[in-house]
Order: sequence, then C-alpha cells, then structure tokens
Amino acid sequence: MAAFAAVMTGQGLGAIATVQLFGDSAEDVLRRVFRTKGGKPFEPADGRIVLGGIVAGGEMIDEVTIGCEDPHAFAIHCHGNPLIVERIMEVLQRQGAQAVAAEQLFVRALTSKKNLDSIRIEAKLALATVKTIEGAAILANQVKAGLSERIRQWQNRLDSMPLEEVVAEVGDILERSEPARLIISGCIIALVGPPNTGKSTLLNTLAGREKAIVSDIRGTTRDWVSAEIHIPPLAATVIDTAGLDSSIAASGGVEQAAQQKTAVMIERADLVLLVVDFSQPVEQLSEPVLKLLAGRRVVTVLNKADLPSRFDPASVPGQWGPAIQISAKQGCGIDDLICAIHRVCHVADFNLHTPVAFTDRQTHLLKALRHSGSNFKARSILSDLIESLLLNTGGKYPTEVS
Ligand SMILES: Nc1nc2c(ncn2[C@@H]2O[C@H](COP(=O)(O)OP(=O)(O)OP(=O)(O)O)[C@@H](O)[C@H]2O)c(=O)[nH]1
Ligand SMILES: [Mg+2]
Repeated sequence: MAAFAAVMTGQGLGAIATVQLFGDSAEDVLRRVFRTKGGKPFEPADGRIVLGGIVAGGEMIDEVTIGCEDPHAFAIHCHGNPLIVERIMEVLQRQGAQAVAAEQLFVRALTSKKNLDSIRIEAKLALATVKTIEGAAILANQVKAGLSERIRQWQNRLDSMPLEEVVAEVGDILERSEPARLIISGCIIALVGPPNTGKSTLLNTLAGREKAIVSDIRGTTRDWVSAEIHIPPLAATVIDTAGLDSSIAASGGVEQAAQQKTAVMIERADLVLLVVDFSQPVEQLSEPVLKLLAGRRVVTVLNKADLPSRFDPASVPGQWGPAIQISAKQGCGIDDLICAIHRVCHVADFNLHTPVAFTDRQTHLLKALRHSGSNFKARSILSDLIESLLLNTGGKYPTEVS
C-alpha cells in the first residue's frame, strides 16, 4: 500500500496549483485530510469533482476542489500561492504520502495502466515537454499507432518475412527519427563566422528584437547570446557566437576564451549557420575556421547582400551546404534562409504520421535490431522495445518504476 504526492504545476505564483495524489492508498490519505463543503461524506467516483477543504489539526489550510480521476488518482486543485502548496504537501506527507517529482509520479501512474507499452508511455511523457505543435502530433501518433504498432507487425510477420526487410524498414525509421527529434525536442542553431560579418544582426532579425549588441568594431560579441525562435515545424535556440579569428585564437585572455566557447557551441549545435560577409573576398574564411565545421550540418549565409559583392559563391565548397544571400540589416532573404534550414534539417514536409524513434532507448534498440543477424535475437530486441522498463534503458526519462 503506497501513496505518492507531486506538485504538477510550475513553481512561482499562479492563481491555481495542482497537487496530484496517486497510489493504492491515495484515497485513505485523502480521507484523513479532506472535508467536503457542507460536511457531507466524501464519495469519490471516477470523473467527479468535489469541493471542500484540506484541513490539519482542525485548521483549514485551503479551499480546494478534488478531481477524482480513478480509484487511485486524485488531482487536488488549490490556490497557487507556493506557501499553500508547500503546506498541503506537508500535510499529505504527514499522512503517509511520499513526495515525488511530477515526472516520477507521471511514470508511476502510466506504468500502472495495463494497456500501455513502454513506447506509448514514453510518448505520453514526451508530450509533457514537446517543443512544437507538430512534435505533439508526431508523439500523439506514436501513442495511437506509430512505432509501437509497427513493432507488433514485425513480431507477427517475422517468420514469414525475411529479416533483411525488417532491417531495411528499421533503417528508414532511424533516418526519419533525426528530423523528428529536432521537431519534438527543439534544435540548436549556432551563428558562426569571421568577425563583423553580421551574426549578431542576424540573431536580432531572427528574434525580432535587439538581443545582441551590434557594432562595426570587430570582436564585438565575446560571450554568446541566445534567442528562442519559432520557425514551424522547428523551435530553435539560436546562439550568436564570437567571430572566429585564427589570428587571436592563441592570443590568451578573454579573446581566446571566446574563441574556445565558439568551438564548443559548434560541437553542441544541430545546425551551424556559417555567416560570411558578401561584400568581402573569400579570404575572410581561414583554414582553421573551416576545419571546425568539418562533419557539421551547415548552411552558408552570404550576408550584406545589399552591398556590392566581392565574394564568389562558387568558392563555397559544397560541404558547407547551400549558400543563401541575405541582408540581415534590411531583413531580406530571411524566408529563403528559413527554407534552407528546413531543407538541410529534413523537416520540410515531414510526415507527422510516420513511425519514429523519439528516445535514446528506442534509437539504441533499433540500431541493435539492425545488427541483430538472427530472428531469435531480433525477437528479443522487439520485445525489449515494447516491454523493457524505462528504468534500465538510458532513455530520455530514466525515472524509477516500481
Ligand atoms: N550593409 C549591411 N551591413 C550589415 C548587415 N548586417 C550587419 N551589418 C553591419 O555590420 C557590422 C557588424 O555587425 P554585427 O552584427 O555586429 O557583426 P558580428 O558578426 O556579430 O560581429 P562580431 O561580434 O564582431 O563577430 C555592423 O555595423 C552592422 O550594422 C547587412 O546585412 N548589410
Ligand atoms: Mg557579434
């Protein structure tokens, strides 16, 4: 017999907060602290909302409504003052409920439902933090059908279909999973390039406000500045970095630290926008700077296209992705740039109703399935995919499950 309590709403002031009580002794705990309005007996039934108060030692702590979700789950809606929320949590704990984080309680509640497999649980969990409405659609589809359904089909057909066909389908799913991850979890875009090319100006244009300092002095940006932007179906954190200048890379001090920070940001980014000055010759791109971009997903931004060009776009090697002319200052070419970002991230026209892997656990197991080599091994990985506990997965939500 156990009961768990968690604050489900964000910290800070709010009109209403929700404390969730869950577990096979949740009703007993609630009965000890809840009095209905008018003193009628508390008769919980699925879907019923009951008005009353949380009391301790004869003292009313707050007037609340109780949402009776099922025999083991109750939502206590109280006033949003953090002091009241804290007091209610204290009272519940005194009566035997164990305080847990909202996410932990969510996992416990979901895993107690018999008809949910691991993938469907992960989809419901990911829905709580998804960054875009398109990402929510992808996840909603995983709950209804998606990857979970596809795995069941493979399990049923494995004896009649060659393993290679399963492996080919797994390859397709893994390929689609990377753009899906960017849509679901958001992506990091780093603005990188030589000093004075207009990186900070571009950040401000994309953000629609003055986030970063702009000046014609080289090396204006030292520490990085970021802005959140929404370019459906992507939600992106755009990071403005210090201009890369190989002549100061080994100079020591603040400048060198800024250069190193930029290198770290390039590593971390899902996409690099290499911002160059279209009005300056190609020599602005030094070899050490370009080396940092090796293996990264890149779009080259030819900024200051409002000025006479001295930059030969043909000199941009293919590996630096498409080259897009813009004027960050005048706000021209931004739509083309966004289209290029979508293209390079493979999210343009992404089919939201397709099976994808959306946690590290699923990706890891699908990769293992590709190299399983035998039907026996493949079957074992398939059942792990839908049955293994989230606990030992290295998945995105490695929360304990009892
Ligand atoms: N003509 C023109 N000037 C621009 C454009 N974008 C930026 N500038 C100017 O170029 C200068 C440098 O702009 P910043 O945005 O500070 O450049 P940055 O790349 O962030 O520079 P660092 O932080 O020093 O690396 C400023 O004077 C900007 O007004 C553009 O599209 N056209
Ligand atoms: Mg700058």
